[in-house]
Amino acid sequence: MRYLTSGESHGPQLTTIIEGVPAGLYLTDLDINKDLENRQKGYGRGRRMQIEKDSVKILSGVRHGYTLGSPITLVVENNDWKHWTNVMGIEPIPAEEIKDVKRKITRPRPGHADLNGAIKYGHRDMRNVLERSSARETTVRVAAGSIAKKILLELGINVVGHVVEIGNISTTDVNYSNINDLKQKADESPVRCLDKDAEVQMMNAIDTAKQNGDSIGGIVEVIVEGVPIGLGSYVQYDRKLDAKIAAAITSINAFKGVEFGIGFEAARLMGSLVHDEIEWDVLQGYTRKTNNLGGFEGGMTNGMPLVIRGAMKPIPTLYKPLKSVDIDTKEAFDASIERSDSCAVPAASIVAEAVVAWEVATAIIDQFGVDQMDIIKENINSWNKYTSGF
Ligand code: EPS
Repeated sequence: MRYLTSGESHGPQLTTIIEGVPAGLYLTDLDINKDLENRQKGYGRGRRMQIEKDSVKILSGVRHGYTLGSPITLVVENNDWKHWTNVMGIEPIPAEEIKDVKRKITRPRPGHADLNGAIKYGHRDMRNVLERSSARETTVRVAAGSIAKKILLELGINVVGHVVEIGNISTTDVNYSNINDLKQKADESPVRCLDKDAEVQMMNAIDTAKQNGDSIGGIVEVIVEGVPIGLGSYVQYDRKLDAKIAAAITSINAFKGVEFGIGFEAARLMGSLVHDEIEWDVLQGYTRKTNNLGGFEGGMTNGMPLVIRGAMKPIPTLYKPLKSVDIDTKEAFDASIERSDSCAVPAASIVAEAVVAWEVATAIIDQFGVDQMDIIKENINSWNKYTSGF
């Protein structure tokens, strides 16, 4: 499976065309809209999220509720577009009017794509960079991820993203009985955090950041349960599934790090304390006593839940501006202030969930792949019987 996205943050719409989704998957806009709604929520979001009410239009590839195997086109319209038709208009304008286009940006924000993107593409108005590098693009990545999650759910595989840290505040008490409970509790929390004490402190930290005109980052965790053994491969570097997931996580706007299981902590411990001992029983087949490696050994899944963490830096658009240089005058200035979110970590946990689901679903279709959901289901069932009796 593959997909591309297109669309500017304040343009008419965001679009994705998804290729390779098997035929026979039940799919409606309701499945996708729930995820879009969750991505818009989260304590710390700015005014833009009050303007948008993201909902998807499915424009191809689905007939009478079932996927056809043909490319699926998804569109999410930007409500804000109506305020930006002059600034972001698609039609040509006379050269002498270009200098009068409003909201031109010549002062790059430190930490954003503005300056590098402007140099790379030769844009004197950095709005041309900002519009596409904006995290608004994650809307349709979440939509594509919803389809991946639908495929996985049909195969008994669940994916959930939640927040484990905002600023310096970490969760200490993450209680849940099963993955559905985890999902429900994350959905109910304004910061998608399962620790109620930490939740309050995180919201306070977001308030403080906002009052100071600042922004705040955090760490999200994605858990995937029900994964068959042997997705990905050790035989070639570009077939390692953990590597693909690491790339997917760091492709999310503002993400700077990724860990599997105990992650960087493994570098500080002796091998005997890190590696997960192997067990077998007739009901479950092969399992591990612990899951320090987060479900991956040798670039392949080992049947344990996947545990993936991603670190998001604070959003670089600040009301409290940092020093920068105007690219027209070369004078030092305070970087331009754009409307922004003070914290988008809860929303980013939904994006992380989506991109991980995409990689896992793609690996499944690569391995068990045919073009029909029913046959994929049969293939996985017989694979799971084979692996547990091996
Ligand atoms: C973003 C800036 C803000 C965010 C936006 C990402 O938008 P605006 O410039 O319109 O105020 O709200 O996020 C979204 C629109 C979204 O859907 O997540 C940025 O600069 O990246």
